[in-house]
Amino acid sequence: MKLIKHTLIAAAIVAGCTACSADIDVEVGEPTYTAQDAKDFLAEMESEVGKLSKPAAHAAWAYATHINYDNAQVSTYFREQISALVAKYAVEAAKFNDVEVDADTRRQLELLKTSLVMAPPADPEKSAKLAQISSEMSAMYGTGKYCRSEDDCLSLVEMSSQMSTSRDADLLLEYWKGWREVSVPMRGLFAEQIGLANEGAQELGFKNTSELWRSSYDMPADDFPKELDRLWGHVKPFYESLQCHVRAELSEHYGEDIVPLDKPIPAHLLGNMWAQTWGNVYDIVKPEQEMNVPDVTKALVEQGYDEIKMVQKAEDFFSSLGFEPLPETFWERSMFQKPEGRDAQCHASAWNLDDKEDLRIKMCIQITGEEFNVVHHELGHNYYQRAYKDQAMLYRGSANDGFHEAIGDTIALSITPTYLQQVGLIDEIPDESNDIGMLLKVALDKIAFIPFGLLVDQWRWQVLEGNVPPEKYNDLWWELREKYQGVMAPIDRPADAFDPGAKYHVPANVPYTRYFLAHVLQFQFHQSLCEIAGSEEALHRCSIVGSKEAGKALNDMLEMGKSRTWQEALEKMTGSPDMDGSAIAAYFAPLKAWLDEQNADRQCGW
Ligand code: X8Z
Ligand code: ZN
Repeated sequence: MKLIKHTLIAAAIVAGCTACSADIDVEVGEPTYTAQDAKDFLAEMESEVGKLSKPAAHAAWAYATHINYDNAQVSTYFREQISALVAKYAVEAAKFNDVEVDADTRRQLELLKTSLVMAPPADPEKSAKLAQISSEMSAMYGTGKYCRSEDDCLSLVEMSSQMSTSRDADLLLEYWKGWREVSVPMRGLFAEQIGLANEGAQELGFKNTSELWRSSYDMPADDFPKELDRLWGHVKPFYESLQCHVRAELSEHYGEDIVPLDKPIPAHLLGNMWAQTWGNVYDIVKPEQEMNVPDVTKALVEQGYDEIKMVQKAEDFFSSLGFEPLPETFWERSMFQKPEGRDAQCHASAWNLDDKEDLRIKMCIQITGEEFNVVHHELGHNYYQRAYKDQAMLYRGSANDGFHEAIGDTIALSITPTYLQQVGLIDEIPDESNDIGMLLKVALDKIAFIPFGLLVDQWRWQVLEGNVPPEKYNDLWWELREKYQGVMAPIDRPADAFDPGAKYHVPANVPYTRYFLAHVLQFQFHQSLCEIAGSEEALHRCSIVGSKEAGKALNDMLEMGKSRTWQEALEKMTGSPDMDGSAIAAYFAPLKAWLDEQNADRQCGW
């Protein structure tokens, strides 16, 4: 840092002289900075934040796997400390705004500014409050239960499990409604949190937290929603055909009084607590013609799979691509099952606690095909984390957050009949005459999810902008659910309801657009990796298992972390810097034609 001399032009008004001036050199205390200062600043930040990140990670792990008062205190303490420290550096980074630095330093300085999800204000009281609200809401979700009577309480895992197979509309409605009682007390906290986080965002130079969130995509924040609209436009016609078919079949099953043909689908009937994936109602909406679609749940149960064996099989898949096995500590320290006798956050997640080798997953694994996919999803996070571990701290992340969510899902797209036969989960590979059934099953999970993946943050961005009063939060939520998904609340919602809070990522403050992006990206990744693996099968029958070439291409992208723009990372693997829906169209082409036939005499839309 140097002090520079400012040459001031001082006009001396001297009697008889109206236009004379004098140059005076003054030392003003305004520092300027050099490119080296910026590098030193980043190095200091990395070292100081690095000292806190390990204990903070262990405290967060302890709390997530054992929700109690003491773990809440410790994890909240570290959460606050580390957020405040990062925010301090992020605010300070602005001093290099006009300094000429190399592209790498500039990228890190910019990434630092967007690295916090909820930015704490500099005021220590407010910062502490923000951290406290966040851990309180997480605990409400993680310990939430619906009690049918005083001694008959059900957890989310238990209700979700029953909702995946039950066809009893009354029971489904009871659980749907019951789980949403958990989020009622979150609304005030959520509103308070927005005020605090927006103060923090403004101190960082953003208009609000919405703008902060939208600034992480290597493009101007206001262009990002347009990019999402463009992508949604690629998928929307296909989604609308799927919605139309599913509504018609559900109406046939439950009756028109429960599922009217001119309205959105009631949200409790789709086999999932949030109506975000619909694969569990396959048996209601499947083609009339008998189709052999592998029942992975049945196969896992029949073959005596337990949680560990499911994870080992997923690890084997990554090993077949050339990835190193998971470390011994992964098996010792992960949480694979809901612990007995204590509350834990069952929502699946993947961790790297030391940014080196301490990889873990935290899940309450159910023995189902659906959860087998989630296990692959989580390991995708772990292999990504390990691949970028040697990058600078600010580059230890995925190209954009959608990439992180897409990797394990991409691998799970390779769980085809051929693969299932290879690992002994099925005996015979169904021939092509069964493809519509298989494609429909996949579409019910993947295509049905896409508008849900989009709308959660359409809601949150508006709310984070601070212009929606808390009493309107829920109405806006259902407006968007109807608009994008064609799904509606099955009953009138009470005035104090806060239904978005019944979805993990809202109380946990996890941005959700990442899953929308991931559902587009995973098909692009799958298509490219299949090509690299030299597959000659149709996309939906291609499995990249065993392809070291595909594994290398994937790893080359993972290792980059966040060091380059996502456009560069995407181009490296797929040859194109653009996200688009063409791979989805190619994957599902035969199903789209079939759906259009089914819908020929139906009145679609809502
Ligand atoms: O939250 C998850 C993962 C952990 S990152 C299990 N997912 C979203 C959800 O459950 O809502 C995966 C797909 C969407
Ligand atoms: Zn994930």
